Formats: sequence, C-alpha cells, structure tokens
Amino acid sequence: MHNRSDMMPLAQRPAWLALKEHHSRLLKKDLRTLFEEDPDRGERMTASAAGLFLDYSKNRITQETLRLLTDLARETGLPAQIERMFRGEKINSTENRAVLHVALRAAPEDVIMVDGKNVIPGVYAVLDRMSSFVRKVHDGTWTGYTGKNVRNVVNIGIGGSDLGPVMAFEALKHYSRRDMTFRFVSNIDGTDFTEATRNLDPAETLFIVCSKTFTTLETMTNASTARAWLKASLGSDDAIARHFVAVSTNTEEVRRFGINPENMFGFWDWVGGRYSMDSAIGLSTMLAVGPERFMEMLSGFRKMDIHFRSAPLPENLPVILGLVSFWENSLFGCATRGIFPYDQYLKRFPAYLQQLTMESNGKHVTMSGTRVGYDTGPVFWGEPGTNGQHSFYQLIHQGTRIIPSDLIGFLHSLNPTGSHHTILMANLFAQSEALAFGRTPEQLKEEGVSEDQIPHRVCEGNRPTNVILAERLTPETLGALIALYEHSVFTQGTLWGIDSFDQWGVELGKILAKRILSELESPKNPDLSHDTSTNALIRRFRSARRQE
Ligand code: G6Q
Repeated sequence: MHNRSDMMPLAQRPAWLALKEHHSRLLKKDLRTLFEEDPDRGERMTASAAGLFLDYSKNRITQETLRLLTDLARETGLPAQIERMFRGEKINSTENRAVLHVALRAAPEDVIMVDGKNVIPGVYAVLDRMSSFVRKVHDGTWTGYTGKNVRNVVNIGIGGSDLGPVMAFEALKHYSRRDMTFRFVSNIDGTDFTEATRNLDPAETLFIVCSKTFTTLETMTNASTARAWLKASLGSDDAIARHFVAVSTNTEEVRRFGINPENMFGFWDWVGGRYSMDSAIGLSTMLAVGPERFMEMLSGFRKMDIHFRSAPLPENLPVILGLVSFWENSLFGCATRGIFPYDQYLKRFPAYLQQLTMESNGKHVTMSGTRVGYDTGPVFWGEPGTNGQHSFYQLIHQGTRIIPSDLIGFLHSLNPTGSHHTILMANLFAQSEALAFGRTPEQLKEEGVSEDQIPHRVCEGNRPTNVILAERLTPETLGALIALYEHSVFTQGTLWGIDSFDQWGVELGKILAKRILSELESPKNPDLSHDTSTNALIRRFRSARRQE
C-alpha cells in the first residue's frame, strides 16, 4: 500500500522544487568549472560495492545535487519501497504481483513470504533440478533419442525469455563449454530458425522452449517448427521427450505442446520476463558454464542486492546510478543514454539493458493512473567500445544533443593479447576525459590550428559520463552488474512514481497482429476495414502471395 505522501505528484514535492531551483543555478556551471571549483571530486564522487567501482564525478552534479536527489528519493518513499520489494509485497500494483527477482538469488536460509508461503525452498528446488539435468547432459547420462550425446542447445524464446540468455551466454563465453554449440531463436521471421539450425544434427540437438506464458505467438510457432524439424529427421514423436525441455510457469500449456512436465523447469508469476535470466530461464546459461559458475553469478547478484537493501542512499551504487540518470533525464531533458561496454564479451549487454530499462520505465502514468507531467524512461542504446568511437561518438562529442553515457570496463582482460587491453582501457579513459572537458579554442590555437578551422574542431565538452570498473569479467561480476542496473531502474521508477514492473504496451503488441494475420491468411475476404494505408499494405502483400 502507498501512503498519501508516496502518491503526491512529483511536481508538487518540496524536494523536487528545491532540485529544480538548484538545477537552474547549476546550469551556469560546466564540468570544467565544477572540476576547477572542486578538484578532488574525481576521488570523492565514487562508490564501490559487490566488486564494482563507480566514478560518477563527470556528471553535472555537486554534493548539494546528490543531497537534494537523496532528499527526493526519501520523499518518494524509496527506502520503504525497497523494503516492500524485498519482503514480497505486491508492488507491481497494476498486475497485483510481488516483484521478487531478488528471491531468485537469495541465500537458502532466507525467508521471503508470498501469499503466506516461503518461496525460497521452491527456488532452490528448481536450481537443484536444473543442476542435475545439466550434469546429466554434460556427462552423457542424458542423450538424444538415438543415443547420441547432446552437443547443440537451441534456446527458443523472445523478449525476456531471450535477451537475458543471449546476453549471458555471450558475456560468459570465456567460461563456456567449447565442445557444445549454443544458438538462440527469437524472431518469428523463419530466417532465424532456419539459420540457427542449418548445420545442426537433430540427433544431437536439445531445444529449450522458454516462455513464461507458453502462449507467445513467436515462441510457440518456432517451437512447433522445431518439433517438425526434429520429427522429420528422427521419424518419431517419441523423440520429442529427449530433445525438448520447457521453462515456463504454465504446466498445462507445456503438456498440451507435448513436453512432459517432468522435463519442465518452473518459475513464478512474481518474476518479470525481463528480470528472469537468473531463474530457470537461464538454463542455457547453466548448460554453457555449468552449475558452479551459474551459482557464482547468483552470488554476484546477491551481493548487489544486499548492498542495495542496506547501504545508506548517498553510498548506494544502484541508487546513485539511478539518481544521476533521473537528474539528467528529468532535469536536463537528456532523452537518451548510451551504454558502452569496453569489453567484447558484453556486446549484447546494451540490447539487454534496452529491454530492462525501457520496458520498465517507458510509462506515461503514475501508479495512481494520472498522466505524468515530466519525461520518464530515457532511450537506452549502445555498442561496445572502441567500435562506437569510429561511428556515432561523433554526435556525442560535437552534436547538438547531450547524451550521457555509461562506460564499462575491466582492469584485467580475459584474453591478454599483447598491448590490446591497455589500448582498450586508454580509449575508455580518454573518451570519458574528452567528453567532459573537450578541446577549447585556446588549446587549438596553441596547437597551431588555423582560425577558420577552429570552430569545426572545437569540442565543447560538458558531456556527462559514468565510468564503471571491475577487476575482470567473471560470472559473479556479471551478476553484480545486472543487479546494479535492475535496482537503478527501480530507483528511477520510484522517483517518477510509475510501475516499473508491468508492460501493457508489450501486451498490446501480442494481440495486435492476430486480426491482420487472419486477413492475410484468408485473402479471399475482400472486406478490410482498417485505414486506407493499412488496407493498401495488406492488399499489396496478398497480391504478392498470389504471384508466388
Ligand atoms: C518481459 C516482457 C516480454 C516477455 C516476452 C516473452 O518483461 O513481458 O519481453 O518476456 O513477451 O513472453 P513469454 O516468456 O511469456 O513467452
């Protein structure tokens, strides 16, 4: 339940008004000035937790900003909301659900009650079943229908049932079994399935059908195609039992599809799709890196969870990250945020964060259903460094829009190769410095640049960055990094007063296509009652199909 002060509109809160006033004064100061006035800020405006280090000094904030932001966090009830989440209260109010991804990585002795039942034993029961299944696949006790070992794993799922597993597989590839092949099919475009299975031997292939609801059109269509592909080669429906496992909350639909519920790994309605990669949805991750590494990843999540729940707000890493992002989005009007991991293994991390942040905080009404009077979730996007530097960084350095960004790097490489890692990190540090301080006309003049060239070469700087560092990319670091962003999303959502855990826009997408699908499938029916554009597009498709 929310108390009256939790429901007060943001724009009327005293801390918001103080923050706005402070913002208008701070607007006059760029990062250069802020560093001149407070030279030690680079050492002081940092925080560490769960093996991660955050330098947030190159944002346009002062100690006063942070104080006002934490005041606002308290006024909006953030500490109480954090407690409600960890205690299993139904803070996802539009779906009347608890929000308990933190239970997925809680310690075995923890107790979290949902509807009068401790959910932790259930979490560990599933983890134990996953581990035992993975061991059987790895040691060859679990074989395919013809007796061959499983050498290929194909994860079928979409959205939250895909992005986490793909990201984690790529991120932890260094630790993965190189004698197995892992593929991921999400798109309804038949090309995705065709290419993913092109050179695989069905007799050695295991499909994991990941779907919380087990009704998602894309996933069920791909799963049916996979079943037909397998049967065409192995010749019997009996083969399905050895080549298909399901991850779902919907036992009935799993059974209806033809997968024995004994080969199903469950999770719960209190795990949101985009918060599920550490549940059984991570089965492909466990198959890739083994149960021990998977548990190390969970322990990284847990360390960040404990920090988020217990650290004072001004020292709390996810809270600071969330507050800074809120400040830049809602006060400075920065509509997007760049995520630039300086690590090739994290190449899918920006795509993963895109869903986590934008599906969670892309909301236009508050918890009470009234329209917000401010911008909510920024657009997240990104690519690994240094690739981005040779393309879109131009706009970040010299464009007219300010794009705050997070640069993520590791002190040690998992693949030390000559001077590669030192060059990589030099680039990360140099970008953060250049974005903050730019190149002034005076500097350019001193360098002998001609007058007419100077305007083109000036980089104004004053572009904010966070730098996030860790020792090396381990399963534990990855868990901590994901939890950092999960909780920072929650922090921002709480300040905006929105429900970060529903996704009605995505649900709409799931039903929209169905009507048009039937119109495309029955081209004889001439009655189309859409707008003229949609009608014409449908006719064009029908006519192309007639000519096939
Ligand atoms: C996640 C979203 C969404 C969901 C997919 C797949 O938070 O709700 O991305 O994960 O639509 O849903 P299923 O797992 O039910 O197939």
